Amino acid sequence: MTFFSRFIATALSTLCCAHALAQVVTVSDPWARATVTGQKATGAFMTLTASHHSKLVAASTPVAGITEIHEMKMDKDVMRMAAVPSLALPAGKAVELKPGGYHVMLMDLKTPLTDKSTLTLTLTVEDAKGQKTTQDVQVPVRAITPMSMHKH
Ligand SMILES: [Cu+2]
Repeated sequence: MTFFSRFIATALSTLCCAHALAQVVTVSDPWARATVTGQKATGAFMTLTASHHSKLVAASTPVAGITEIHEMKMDKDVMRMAAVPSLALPAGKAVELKPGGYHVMLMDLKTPLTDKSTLTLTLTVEDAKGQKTTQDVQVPVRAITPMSMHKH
């Protein structure tokens, strides 16, 4: 028992100090959907893998007045989306933000998002101790229609 708890304590302290300067979350395949004229909202998608148990608590970008973390799910026969306060990022597990699931919602867009442009998204991640870290992600904008997203 004693050995075990000491082992845990050592493991925790190692974790604590080792990641001080390391990237908290690995972001892969980020992209945001291009908008058409007059469209004021769109989604950003990516895969997040946290090195330690943490959660995505906020996102922001200069191009959107409001940025929220959304979840999309079927409610009876209708796809609905709603803001969630946070998205859990279990240690080492890839969490996919994708059309039809979790996404970062960009609303009140200040400028149209054109294909092949890039936006900067700042993610705020909170670790198990409540420590918040921000991380900038360069997100390429792509014009992809919903139909072409289907995987067959
Ligand atoms: Cu949404």
